[in-house]
Amino acid sequence: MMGAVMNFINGAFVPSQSGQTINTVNPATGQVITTLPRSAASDVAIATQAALEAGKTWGATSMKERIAWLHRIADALEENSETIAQLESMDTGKPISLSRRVDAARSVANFRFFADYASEQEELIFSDHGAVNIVQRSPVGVVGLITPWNLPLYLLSWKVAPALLMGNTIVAKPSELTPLTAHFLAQTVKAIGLPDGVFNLVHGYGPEVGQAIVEHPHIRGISFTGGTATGKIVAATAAPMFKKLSLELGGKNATVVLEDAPLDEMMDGIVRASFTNSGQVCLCGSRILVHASLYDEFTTKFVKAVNNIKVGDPLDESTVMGSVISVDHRSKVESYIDLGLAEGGTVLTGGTSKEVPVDGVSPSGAFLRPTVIANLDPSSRTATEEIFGPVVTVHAFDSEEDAITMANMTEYGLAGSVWTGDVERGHAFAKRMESGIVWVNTWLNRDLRTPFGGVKQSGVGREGGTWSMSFFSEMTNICVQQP
Ligand code: TXE
Repeated sequence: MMGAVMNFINGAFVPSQSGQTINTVNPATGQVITTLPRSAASDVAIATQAALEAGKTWGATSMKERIAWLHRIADALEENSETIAQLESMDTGKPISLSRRVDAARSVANFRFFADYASEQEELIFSDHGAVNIVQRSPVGVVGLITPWNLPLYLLSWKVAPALLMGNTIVAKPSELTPLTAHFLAQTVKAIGLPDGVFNLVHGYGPEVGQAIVEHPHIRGISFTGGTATGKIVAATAAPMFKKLSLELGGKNATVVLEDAPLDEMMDGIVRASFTNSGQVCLCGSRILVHASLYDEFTTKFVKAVNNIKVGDPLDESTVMGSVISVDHRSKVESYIDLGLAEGGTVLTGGTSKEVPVDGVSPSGAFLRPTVIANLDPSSRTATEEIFGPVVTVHAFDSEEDAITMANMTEYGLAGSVWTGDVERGHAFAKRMESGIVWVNTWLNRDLRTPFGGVKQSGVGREGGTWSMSFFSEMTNICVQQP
């Protein structure tokens, strides 16, 4: 068993105050990997005190110094990107090829991007009527970063990089299901000598540790990514404390295939949008809306492509889809396959792990074949509730008006994609989607300067580029009347 994951507080690796631990399991094998601390509010209080102390110095460093630190972290992570990929696959069950290409690479890119982006930013100055307005950006102070299990280091680093850049100190809590790469990040910043207390990591359950972070009076900003239900709890706790709050929550995203879409050219992109990371990406397209004239051709070609997806051992280079995050989560996903049938759907391919077992993998692994369900009413529960697994529903539409109505009919609004032979038409359609992000003829094409976040039940606020810099700072406008 690998060495125990520890809390990282004030530059030291320590157990929880209670000494209690939680097991973390490799979902592809069912084996216990190691333990992590089961922390509580007392551990959060100690970490927050350390962050407050460290903030006195860190908050006074120059942007130039902090940019240099981000590059040092990026360099160290880059040197160890294979280790990060291996840890991520072990923790999440995702294929090693995906961990390398997405999780490890993007974790490095997050630090590199914010370092480079900040060095290009001009000071915000507005002059008029003989007065000069200088917008001063100060650190928020101690910020709380709470992250989920689907893209562990990718999403943690997405928050840590701008938080450090803007002079804040951090109390972070990764998902209790995926602590390994957060622990690796702590080991990395320790090894390169980031001042003690600047980055603190407290592991444990959400209601015990996450809640304590959101409640702590000296933690002045919360950046949360996770489920909508949890987001509601976080918001209810933070709102009366007037904390800065960024919520990136669930999604039930539409993939819209217009009748002029060149299917053969676009099929790979549509399959990737549906099943990357076993559909456990908040940006995945889980409802495919296809013009009626293309529906039969589309479903035939889509099912053929889905049947070619190799589901297997995450450490096998040829695996395209590994396990889902846990057997519990697999049961939740399978309950939606059953619901889909109960709501009148037809399974075109896939099914529960009992009906369609995945061969060549551990029987204790949380494996599930990609599943496509047709003939459901677009307003059915299966077609409107977030499943967050390898299950998509397919629906035909007659007109673009129908497609827009269907695309916008869920309570979510995070992302979507439109596939068409005419990009102007795709852009016009995208403008009418109630969504934070819409891709036209592509998917997960990410420019980190752009705003990222959702509307409706998909969250509040935006992160990315200048939006992250603004979220992780407090602005003072200083207006100087010239003599
Ligand atoms: O999220 P949770 P999970 C969705 C998806 C998934 C569901 C649950 O539907 O099935 O969310 O996934 C911490 N106060 N997404 O379990 O439970 C928790 O410990 C403060 C979409 O990952 O919201 C973890 O660190 N924190 C999402 C983090 O919140 C609390 C990606 C997220 O946990 C808490 C992942 C509390 N009361 C899941 N309770 C996306 N948008 O990318 C839990 N936590």
